[in-house]
Amino acid sequence: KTLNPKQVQYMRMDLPDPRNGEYLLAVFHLIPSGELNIMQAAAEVAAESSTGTNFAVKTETPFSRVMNALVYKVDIEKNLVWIAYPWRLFDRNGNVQNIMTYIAGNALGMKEIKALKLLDIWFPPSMLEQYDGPSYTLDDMRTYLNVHDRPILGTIIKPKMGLTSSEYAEVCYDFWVGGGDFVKNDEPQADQDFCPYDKMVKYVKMAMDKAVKETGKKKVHSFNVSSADFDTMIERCEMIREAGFEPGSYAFLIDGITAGWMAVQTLRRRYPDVFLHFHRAGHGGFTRPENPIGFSVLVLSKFARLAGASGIHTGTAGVGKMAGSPEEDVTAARNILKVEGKGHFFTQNWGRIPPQDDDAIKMVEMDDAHHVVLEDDSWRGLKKCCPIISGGLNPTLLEPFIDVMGGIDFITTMGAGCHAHPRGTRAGAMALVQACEAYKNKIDIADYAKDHRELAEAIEFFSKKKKK
Ligand code: RUB
Ligand code: MG
Repeated sequence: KTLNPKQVQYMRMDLPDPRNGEYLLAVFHLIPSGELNIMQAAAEVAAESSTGTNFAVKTETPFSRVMNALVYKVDIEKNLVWIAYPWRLFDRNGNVQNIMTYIAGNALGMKEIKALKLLDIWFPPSMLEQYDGPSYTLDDMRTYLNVHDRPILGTIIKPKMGLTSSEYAEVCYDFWVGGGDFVKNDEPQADQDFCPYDKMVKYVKMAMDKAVKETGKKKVHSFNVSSADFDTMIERCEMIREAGFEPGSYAFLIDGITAGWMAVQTLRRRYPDVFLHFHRAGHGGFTRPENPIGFSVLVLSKFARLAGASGIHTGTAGVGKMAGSPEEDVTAARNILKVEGKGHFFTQNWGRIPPQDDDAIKMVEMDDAHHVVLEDDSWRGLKKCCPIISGGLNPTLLEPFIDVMGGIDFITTMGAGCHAHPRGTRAGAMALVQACEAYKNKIDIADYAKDHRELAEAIEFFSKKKKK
């Protein structure tokens, strides 16, 4: 079957140089439904996700055709389709929402497809010029906390909801005095009648002050500012800023999928001095491998870096309770951390200016502390976005995760992993710190637990649960 004249307009198998800087590139897994073959379905996807619709329209102009997305490669055996999107299509204001509306928009609902999953994307350097990228990074948080040689150790307060403001703050305090660095609101935390937002903020401040005084260490709290509307979100941010927290000691959490990209980018632009924590509730609806329609964790994570999140959840690579694989989660985590990341199909360099020659942008893999470092200050690009690792982890799983990840540049937040400890949150935090010390000293946790009671209890408790 041949392509119809409209479909031909969205197909350029001889596109000479898709990486010439004019195009955003995308790879989809595509299975057509009904009558169409993969070439025809690919052209329909390119049309619907750029300038077109189901019929060629009489209102097209020569220039509008220049803006057509172009299918430039197809792997029929693997059902893979490469599409080049002229990036002049996109809002000039560095707008991630606008890109998603095109390339992961209407096309996902088309009748012509049985499967359509956006697996990887590539942004040309010229396009990166228009996007903010992260401002306050993990490195800034490390400087604030004075923690350089291990992951940032965090928790999510549990129960997820139902504690009063003061009960909530007490659990924060217990975690911090147990030795933890970072506490995050669980993502549904808002202004519930039994836990009013203003009181929660006020009591967290008191708890943090007390813990900092007693431990002599800095602490961080990530507040969920996701809200019904813009004004309420900003009110919450301002309330936190006015509560007397030291800069660096608070982060803003936004549930980026339910609240939307506009909320993420608003926070990035209004508060470049604050760690912006992207939680991704609902992502499974798009990202799970068994779901044929949507986009990958890698794509979501790359967009989060583009939008300027300081950190995004990237999954536990199968080590924790959520579905995920090393291939997907670790690829995503490395892509958002590094100056240059190898994706499933594309190698993304996050520099904003195209290299003049291969040596123009020097990439340094990782230094001894596993930080990504830039050899040359003149490098201009999107800063690193930090993987946040959460979901069913506990102290016994810290080292296995570091091994899978191949580095320590991440924040981990363990909910049940701390609060389910047989002697409560403080002991749970101590067990987490001890597990981390064992890792740093290259001692097996079972050995280290011989003279570290909290870790011994955690091992006993969590391994029993695992056997069940
Ligand atoms: C984890 C938790 C997180 C999700 C996020 O609690 O509350 O919101 O697990 O998952 P716990 P992801 O540590 O008790 O499981 O990071 O995969 O998006
Ligand atoms: Mg949660």
